[in-house]
Amino acid sequence: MNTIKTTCPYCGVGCGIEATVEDSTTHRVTIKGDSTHPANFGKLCSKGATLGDTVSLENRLLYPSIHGQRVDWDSALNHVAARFNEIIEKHGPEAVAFYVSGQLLTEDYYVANKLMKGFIGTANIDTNSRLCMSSAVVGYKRAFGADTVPCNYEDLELAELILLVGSNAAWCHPIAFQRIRKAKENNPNLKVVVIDPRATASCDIADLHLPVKPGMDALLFNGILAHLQQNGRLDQAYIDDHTEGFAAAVSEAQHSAGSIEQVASACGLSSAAVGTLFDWFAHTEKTVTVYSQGINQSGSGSDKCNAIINCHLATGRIGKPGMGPFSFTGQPNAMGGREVGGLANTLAAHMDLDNPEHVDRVSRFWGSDKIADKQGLKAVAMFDAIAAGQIKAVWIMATNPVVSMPDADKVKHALQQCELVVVSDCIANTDTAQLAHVLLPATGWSEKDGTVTNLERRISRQRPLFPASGAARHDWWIISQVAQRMGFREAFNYASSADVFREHAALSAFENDTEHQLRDFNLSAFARIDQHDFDALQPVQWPVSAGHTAGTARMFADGQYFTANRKARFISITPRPPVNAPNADYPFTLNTGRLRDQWHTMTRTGLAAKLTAHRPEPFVEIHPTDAERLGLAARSLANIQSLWGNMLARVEINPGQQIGSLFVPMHWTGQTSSHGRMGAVVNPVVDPHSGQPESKQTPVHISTWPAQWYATILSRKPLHIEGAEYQVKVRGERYFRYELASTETGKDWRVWARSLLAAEEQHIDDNYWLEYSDQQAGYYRTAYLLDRELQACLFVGPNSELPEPGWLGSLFAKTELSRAERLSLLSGLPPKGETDIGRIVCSCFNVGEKSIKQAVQTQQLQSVADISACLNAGSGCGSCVAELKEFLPKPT
Ligand SMILES: Nc1nc2c(c(=O)[nH]1)N[C@H]1C(S)=C(S)[C@@H](COP(=O)(O)OP(=O)(O)OC[C@H]3O[C@@H](n4cnc5c(=O)[nH]c(N)nc54)[C@H](O)[C@@H]3O)O[C@H]1N2
Ligand SMILES: Nc1nc2c(c(=O)[nH]1)N[C@H]1C(S)=C(S)[C@@H](COP(=O)(O)OP(=O)(O)OC[C@H]3O[C@@H](n4cnc5c(=O)[nH]c(N)nc54)[C@H](O)[C@@H]3O)O[C@H]1N2
Ligand code: SF4
Ligand SMILES: [Mo]
Repeated sequence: MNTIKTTCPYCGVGCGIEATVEDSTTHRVTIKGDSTHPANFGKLCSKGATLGDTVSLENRLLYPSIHGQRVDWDSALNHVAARFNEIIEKHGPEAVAFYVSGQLLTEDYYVANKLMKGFIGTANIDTNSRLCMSSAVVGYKRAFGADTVPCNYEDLELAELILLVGSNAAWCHPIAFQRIRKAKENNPNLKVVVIDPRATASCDIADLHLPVKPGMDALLFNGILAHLQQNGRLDQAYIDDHTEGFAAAVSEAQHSAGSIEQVASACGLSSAAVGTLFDWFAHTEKTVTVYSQGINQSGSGSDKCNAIINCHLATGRIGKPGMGPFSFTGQPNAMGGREVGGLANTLAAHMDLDNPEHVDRVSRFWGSDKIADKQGLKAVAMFDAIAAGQIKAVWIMATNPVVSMPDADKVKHALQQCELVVVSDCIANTDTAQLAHVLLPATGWSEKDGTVTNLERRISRQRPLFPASGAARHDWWIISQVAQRMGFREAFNYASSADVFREHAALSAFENDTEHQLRDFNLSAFARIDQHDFDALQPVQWPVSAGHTAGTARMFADGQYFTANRKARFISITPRPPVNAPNADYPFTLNTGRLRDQWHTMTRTGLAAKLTAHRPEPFVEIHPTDAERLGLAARSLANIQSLWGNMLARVEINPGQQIGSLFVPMHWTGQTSSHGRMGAVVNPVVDPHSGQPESKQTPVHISTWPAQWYATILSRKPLHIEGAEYQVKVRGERYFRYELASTETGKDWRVWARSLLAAEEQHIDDNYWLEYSDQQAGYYRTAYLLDRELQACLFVGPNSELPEPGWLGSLFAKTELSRAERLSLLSGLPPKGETDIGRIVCSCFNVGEKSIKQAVQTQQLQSVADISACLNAGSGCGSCVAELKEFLPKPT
C-alpha cells in the first residue's frame, strides 16, 4: 500500500489529502485529510471525503474520437492541428478560440494560454472563471494595481468581525467555514454577519443575517463608507499615506446612500439591522469581508467589489492580521488560472495585454513575434461570435458550457452550428461532449500531476495515485502535442509538468526585480526547480522569491501597492440595480447557486451515491406566501420561464426565501434530467468592466406544471425511459433511481412497466412480477424480481406523494428478499420491526432524516453534540450541522 499526499480537486479551499492506494487495478483508494496541510489540518468535507467513490472507470472518456469514431492519438492530434491551421489560414487567427477552466492544473493552463496568445496570436482564450471571479479580479486590479488577494485563513481566525457577503461558505467552502465556526467557539467576541437575500446554511453561525434585496450590496457598502466618515471612524493617516481618490469616493457614497433609514429602505432591510452592521463595522478593527458569487455574478459586480475594498482602505484594515477584503474563489485552480493569465484580457504571470511593455517582455521570453496585443473575446461574447459564425473552431477544456453558461440554449445552438468543436474532458457523456466533433480523453484527478493554487494564494501539488486510464493523457501534453503539430515545435517541447512549472516560475521572475516587487506574482524561488524538488514541493503561498522561500502569508503589510505611485486607489461607486428588473410578465427574481454535496454539473460528484442522496432532484425554493398565492404545492412540479428559456423543478416551500425571489441549484444537466438545466433560463447580461454574467438575478415567471401522474423507479440497471416528459436520473448505491412525471394520460401501466423495466429480458415470466393496481384512483405499483433478487420497482401515483427511496434502495444490497420484504415491497415501507432511515442528511455517516427524528424523540436529544454522540451525524465534515439543528426541539 502506498500513501500519497495530494490536493482535493473541488473547491478553492484547497484541502490536502492523504490517499492510500489499496488496489491500483480496481482504483480502490482510501481518502483522508492531510493533517499537515495548512488549509485543512486533516479535515475534509463530504465531497473531498467521498473522492474514492468517483475514481472508477464509470463514465470515463478513455479514447480519442473523431465524429464518433475511435482513433489513435496521432490521428486525433494531427486532425486538430491541421483543422486549426486550415481555419486560421483561411479566416485569420480571430476565427479560432479556446474556452478553458479553473479546473485545469496550472501547467495545463499555462500551455493553453501560451499557445493561443503567444503563438496562434489572438487572445481568444477565455475561461469559466469569467463566470466566477472576473469581477473580483477587476476589483483588486483597480484598487491595488494587481490581482492580489491580500488575506489568508489565519485572518479569519484572528478577526473579530467577519462579513460573509454573497457567500454560502457553509456549503461552498466548508472547511474554511469550519475554521470560522471553531474560531467563534474559541473567541466569543468574534461576530459573523451574513449578507444574502436568502437564509442559508451559513446563517447557522451568524450573529446577524441581512436579507438584502437582490443586487443592492454596493449601496449597502457605500452606506458603510459614508457612515465611517460621518462618525469619525476613518484611518486618515492610512488614507493620506497609502491611497488616492478618497474624496471623490466618499462624496459619491454620501450622495448615493443617504441616511441609515434610506439605505435600509433601498436594501429592503430594517433600520435596526443596518444600524447594527454599520456600528459593528465602525468599531471593529479586525474585520474581514469575505465575498463571493452573490457579489461577483452581477451586472455591476466589479463595482460591488470596489465598494467593499473602499471600506477596508478607508479604515486601513488591510495587510494586517485579522483584516482585509477577501474574495473567496471557487474552483480548485481559479487562482492558478489568474496567475497564468488565462482570461481573455490578461497576459501570463499577472501581466497585461493592454500594457505594451508587458507584451514585449512576454514575447521576448516566449521567443515569439506573433503574440496577441489586444484583448480577446470574453465568454459570453465568445459564444455569441461562435453563434454568428465569426469563430469557426473552438476547443473546450475542463468545462461544461452547455450547462453553466447563461442563455445556455443559445450556447448549445452555437456549438451545433460551429465548424469544429473539440472537447477535452475526463468524462464521456457531458452535455458539451455530446456536441463535439473531436473528443480528447484527459486524465482525471487521481491521475493528474501538477499544481493548483487555493484561495489564499497557496500552491499545492496534485500527485497521481494511478497511472492514466485507457488512452487518457494529461491536458498539458495534449495541448503541447497539438501546438507542435501546428508548427511550434521548440516552444512546446515539454517532457513533464515540472518542465512547464519551471518555465511558468521563470516567466514570473523574468525582469521582475524582487527587491522592489515590480509585479506581485513572483515564483523566482522555483525558476530552476528540478523534478525531485517539484515532486517534494510543500504547500506554499506566493510570492515565493529566491530570498523568501517560505512564501508570503499576507500582502500589503507595508502599505505599498502595485500601482505606478504605489498607492491604492479608491473607486467612486454609483450603485446600480440588476440590469433586468422583474416586471409584470416576469415578476420573480431567479437566484442560482450551489448545494452542499454536488459539484457544478455533477460529472464527478454525481457518481457517488452518498452525495446524490442529500438533494436528489432539481428544485425551486419559493416563499410560502408566493407559493400559496400561485397555488404551488410542495413537491409538485413548477415551470420556470424567462425571456431566454425554461426549466422544470420540484417546488420547495421555504420561508428563508424573500417574497418575489426564487432559488434553483445549478447542478442538473441534460444527462441527469430532462428539464433541469438551469443555464437555459439565466439571462446573459454582463458587467461592463469584467464581462461576468449576472447569474444571480434573472426575471422569471413561475407556474404549476400540469402533471397528470408522477412515478418513481428504482432499477439495478440504467434504463432508457420513454413515455414521460419529465425525467430525473439519480445514482443510488446499487441502483439507479428515476423520478418521472407527465402531462399525458391514458397509459397502460402494465405494458409500459414491463417494456421499461425488463426490455431486454427474453422471457418475462409473470411469476417474477409483483403488482398492485387501482386504475380508478390512478395508482399502479410493480416490482420485478429474478430468483428473489430485486431487479426493479415502479410506483405510479396521481400526485407527488410517492414512497421514499430509503428502505427500497437498501433492498438492492440483498441477493434475496425475505417473504416479509416481498410482501411489503409494494407498500414502499419496511416490514414491521425494520426501520427506514429516510432522506440522507449526514452524508459522511449515511444518517437519514427518519433515524434522526426518531433518536431525538426517543432519547430526548437536546443538542447537535447529542445527535453526534448518538448517531455520529455531524461529527464528520460538519456541513450538516445547520440541518441537524432543525430536528432539535424548538426552545419554548
Ligand atoms: N458544494 C459545492 N461547493 C462549491 C462549488 C460547488 O459546485 N458545490 N463550486 C465552487 C465554485 S466554482 C464557486 S465559484 C464557489 C461559489 O461559492 P458561493 O459564492 O458561496 O456560492 P453560490 O451558491 O453560487 O452563491 C452564494 C450566495 O450568493 C447569494 N446571493 C444571490 N444574490 C445575491 C445578492 O444580490 N447579494 C448578496 N449579498 N448575495 C446574493 C445566494 O443566495 C447564495 O447563497 O463555490 C465553490 N464550492
Ligand atoms: N446560473 C449560474 N451559472 C453558473 C454559476 C452560478 O452560480 N449560476 N456559477 C458559475 C461558476 S462560478 C462556475 S466556476 C461555472 C462552473 O461550470 P463548469 O465549469 O461548466 O462545470 P463543471 O461541472 O465543473 O465542468 C468541469 C468539466 O471538466 C471536466 N474535468 C474535470 N477535471 C478535468 C481535467 O483535469 N481535465 C479535463 N480536460 N476535464 C476535466 C469535468 O468532467 C466537467 O465536465 O459555472 C458558472 N455558471
Ligand atoms: S472544503 Fe471540501 S471540496 Fe473544498 S477543498 Fe476541502 S475537501 Fe475539497
Ligand atoms: Mo466558480
